Amino acid sequence: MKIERIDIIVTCPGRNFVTVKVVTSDGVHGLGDATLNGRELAVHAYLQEHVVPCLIGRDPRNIEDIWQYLYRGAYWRRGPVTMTAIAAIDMALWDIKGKLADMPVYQLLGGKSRDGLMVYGHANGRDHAEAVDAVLKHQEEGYKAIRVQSGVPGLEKTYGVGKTQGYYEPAEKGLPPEEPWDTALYLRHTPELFRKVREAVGPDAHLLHDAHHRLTPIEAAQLGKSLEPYRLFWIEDATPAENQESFRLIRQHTTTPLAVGEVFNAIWDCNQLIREQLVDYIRATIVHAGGITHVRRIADYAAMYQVRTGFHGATDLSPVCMAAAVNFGLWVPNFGIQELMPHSPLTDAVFPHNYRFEQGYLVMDEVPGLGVEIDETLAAQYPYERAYLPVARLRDGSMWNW
Ligand code: EZ4
Ligand code: CO
Repeated sequence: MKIERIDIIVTCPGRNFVTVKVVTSDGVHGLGDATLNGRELAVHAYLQEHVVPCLIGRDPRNIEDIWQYLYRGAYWRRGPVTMTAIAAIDMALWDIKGKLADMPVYQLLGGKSRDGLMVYGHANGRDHAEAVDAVLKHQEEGYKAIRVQSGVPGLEKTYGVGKTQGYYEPAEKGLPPEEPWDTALYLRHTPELFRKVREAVGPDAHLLHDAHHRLTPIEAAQLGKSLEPYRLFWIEDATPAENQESFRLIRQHTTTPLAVGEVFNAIWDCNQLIREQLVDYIRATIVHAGGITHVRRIADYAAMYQVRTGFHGATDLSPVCMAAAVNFGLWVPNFGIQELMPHSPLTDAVFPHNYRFEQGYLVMDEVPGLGVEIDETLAAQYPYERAYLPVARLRDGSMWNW
């Protein structure tokens, strides 16, 4: 059996997605997500020019060898563009293997460890009252775990707060929008937000919050400490993690659990964080961290230190990645939680999929492969449109982490 053709499909049903379709000489095909928000065409070019020509004619069943060939064989290792391209091919090959075996990918990984993946939804509001309402609405919809983000008085825009309720899409058409940031205001208002939310939802709901890389380590420590009375499930991306050691300082000061890694692309990005037990949940996800083959290594390594998974699942991770995440999460023994930002109905129509939300969990049936397809005719009606994530500046104009 040979890889006969690899198509790279770019579509924008409201937001951009890049999808790889690997077609074999047996007529079986597999899909992989290759979407890197705001840098989509870099991955497209990497695949088109540097990956696809090397794979034609290879045996698609040799997933591990192809992974090593693309990783070691590039000489230039790691990086988000490379690892997203590798991830897309890897996902497609697992999809093919599942279809060949007539089994879901979770069966190939070792079978089900659970019935469904507990997910957390996104409740947000322009102010605390709106955020509390959104949390209660999520509870009614069956969510057991809810991320809460709110506008900060005095800031025109805040990360995590969308234009419309129920759907948050940070990327905007055109060039990167600029948003102001003020750490002092944020640190002052956030404990108050969670006091109100915890009071409204009662003791059972799991509450999460994303600091989105805005804080220094000591500021993150202050936030963690101030939120302890409200018993958060986690604080996400408390501080940037290029310097993995910086999490030690946060850890020394707070028992609020920590999650990090949505921008990681290799096991090396989390090596010290896991080994020194500086975080509780690792968010490195299938599309941006080398596919199922590599994320499985991260999860196994994390399991040795009682670190659990908490994969990124924002709207820029396509239903193809979500299908892979559901398969992975059904198997992985040290599963923690899965992020879920539902896609728009149009995106769901472009990518028909088997997984679904049921009473706070993501579940899927015993279908072959990843359980996701692409409607190429519909996809073709929505060509790529340039879009970027925003950038952040402090009040004095200095660039900050968005
Ligand atoms: O900003 O996916 O936890 N979710 C997030 C997302 C990210 C986007 C970036 O592409 O932090 O909202
Ligand atoms: Co995040």
